[in-house]
Amino acid sequence: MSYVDEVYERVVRENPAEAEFHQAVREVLDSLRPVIEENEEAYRRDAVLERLVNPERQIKFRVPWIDDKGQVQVNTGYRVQFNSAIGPYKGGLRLHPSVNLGIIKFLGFEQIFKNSLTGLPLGGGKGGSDFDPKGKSDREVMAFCQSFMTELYKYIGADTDVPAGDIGTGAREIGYMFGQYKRLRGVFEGVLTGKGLSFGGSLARTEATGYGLLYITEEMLKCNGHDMAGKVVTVSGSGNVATYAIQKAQQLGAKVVTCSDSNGWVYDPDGIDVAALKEIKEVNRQRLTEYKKYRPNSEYHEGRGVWQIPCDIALPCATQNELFLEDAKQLVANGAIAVCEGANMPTTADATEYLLEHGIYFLPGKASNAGGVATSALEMTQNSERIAWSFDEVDAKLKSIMVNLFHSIDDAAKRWGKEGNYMVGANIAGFEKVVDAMNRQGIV
Ligand code: NDP
Ligand code: 2IT
Repeated sequence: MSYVDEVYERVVRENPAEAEFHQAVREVLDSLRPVIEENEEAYRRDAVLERLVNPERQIKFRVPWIDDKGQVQVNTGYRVQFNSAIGPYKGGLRLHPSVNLGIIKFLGFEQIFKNSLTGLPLGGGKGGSDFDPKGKSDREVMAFCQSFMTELYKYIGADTDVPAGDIGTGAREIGYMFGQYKRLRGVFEGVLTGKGLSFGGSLARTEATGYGLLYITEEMLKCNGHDMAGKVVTVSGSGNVATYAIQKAQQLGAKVVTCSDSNGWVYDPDGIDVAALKEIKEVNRQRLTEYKKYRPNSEYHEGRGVWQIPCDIALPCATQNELFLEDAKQLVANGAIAVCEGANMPTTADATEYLLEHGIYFLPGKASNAGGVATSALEMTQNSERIAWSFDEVDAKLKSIMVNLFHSIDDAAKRWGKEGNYMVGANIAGFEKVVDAMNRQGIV
């Protein structure tokens, strides 16, 4: 059996019931096959892949907190410190009831390659909890965040592990966690990114993932003879990534006609009103059912359905495995030309295969949503230097990182005879830097 297959089988055997982790590992290992096969004996002797798929450390802890009725609630917290070959662990904290170890491991594994692709010195990690911030009072969210950090603070630090936001973790949660870290450690340091602007946050971090997604999409289109202007775009999600993806797509002259949340979706033929979206989601923390009040011409539908709407470019920006094979078929039938992932692994494996087989330009999340973590690294730099760059400075750096990232995955795909397959290109280019650092640092 080939080394790649052996390692994949071992991952499944040793980590049963972690379907998303298996899926992420399978995709990466399949992409790496030609690289590994060229030097299989050396990779096998050094157990490179076994070390890559086993986190350096995983931490699981109890998070007790008291709700507004005086009832004690208990959640589970996680931090998976996956790989520190090229820098301190870096990656977000997800707060969602679906969180379990397998989800955090899939996200942490993806983060290794994503962070490598940014060209910045960032290792890979991820954390979170099955706590659901939805419907909780501010005091309850604070109580949870303080309890979560009371355990997590032992394992993180500005030079060791720097968490950030993800699903359910936004500026409010990062603020509460930062306050508790500072209180426990007595140190004001850049231990988290996505901080408020008044205490070390970076301008443009809020916009970065969505803007970065559009910068790389634009570059990819340009290199293939297309343009964003005039394109019809469908977006899923209505959170941080979706909102700023919609905003930047509109600034580049595209028309974005959909967005969604976990209950339903909106079709707005005149183009999504970002100001309304921000007021509903960021300010009032309401559901998308409210959108029609702002835009009477729009439609709201329960359930899922965004990918049925004809478009040129689809940007899945909600969560993993939200774009299925049947959706991929619909997109192809409707004449779409590109699918660029804002979320982490939103396209199922069979849907991805279908899109690639049908000549759709496909940008995988680990490349196309890397603008968020890249800008987190810019926040770390500003914190270390005790300076603050202007919005335009950060935005320009973000754009140049995303353009360079596109060319590095495009080049890797070409070097390995897979021109135009940006998924393979991203996995190989991300791997190359990490494996070089691992090899030079000895068996650790
Ligand atoms: P938010 O919490 O701000 O928004 C998430 C959005 O996705 C909401 O609209 C939410 O709907 C929807 N959603 C979440 N879970 C589900 C689900 N299980 N089914 C259907 N819809 C769902 O998160 P972000 O925008 O930050 O994150 C979105 C994606 O982007 C995630 O995959 C995340 O890992 C990824 N990402 C985020 C980065 C960042 O900087 N924030 C950076 C790189 C990637 P509802 O409100 O109803 O729950
Ligand atoms: O998935 C991701 O890249 C993030 N949630 C952002 C991580 C970060 O450290 O900014």
